[in-house]
Amino acid sequence: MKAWFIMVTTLCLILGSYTLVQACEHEGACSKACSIGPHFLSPKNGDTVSQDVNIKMGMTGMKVQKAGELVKGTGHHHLIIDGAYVPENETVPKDDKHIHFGKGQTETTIKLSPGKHTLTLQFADGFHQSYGKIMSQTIEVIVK
Ligand SMILES: [Cu+2]
Repeated sequence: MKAWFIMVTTLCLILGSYTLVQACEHEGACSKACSIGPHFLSPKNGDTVSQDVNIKMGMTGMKVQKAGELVKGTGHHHLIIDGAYVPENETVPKDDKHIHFGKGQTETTIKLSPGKHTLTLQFADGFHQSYGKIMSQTIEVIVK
């Protein structure tokens, strides 16, 4: 009877710690992958880069699609150079500081002057209407 009790207790402990490890691992993966929104795959925040900056854009939680049609849960990337995110439902301007990737592109190369710059990724719907701050990410880069 005592042996049985020890065995069950041991089994519980093993199972318990295994579940805990699993949960932690999942949480670790989640804090990276489950943060909804667009994100810079490169460069990373604080990176020092050359004047020709190759930008790779990632997206979690929505599908990247070309512009022109309003489809729920989809949109395209916008890159804002030295500017802020665009408030929700406002149309993303189209100028040399607001670049649209209406073909569904996820990579580009831009030219920046030496110094500190901010880069903002803004996700917006098929009509270029912003999904707001929650669907944006801003990083800072130093151009040498
Ligand atoms: Cu657009």
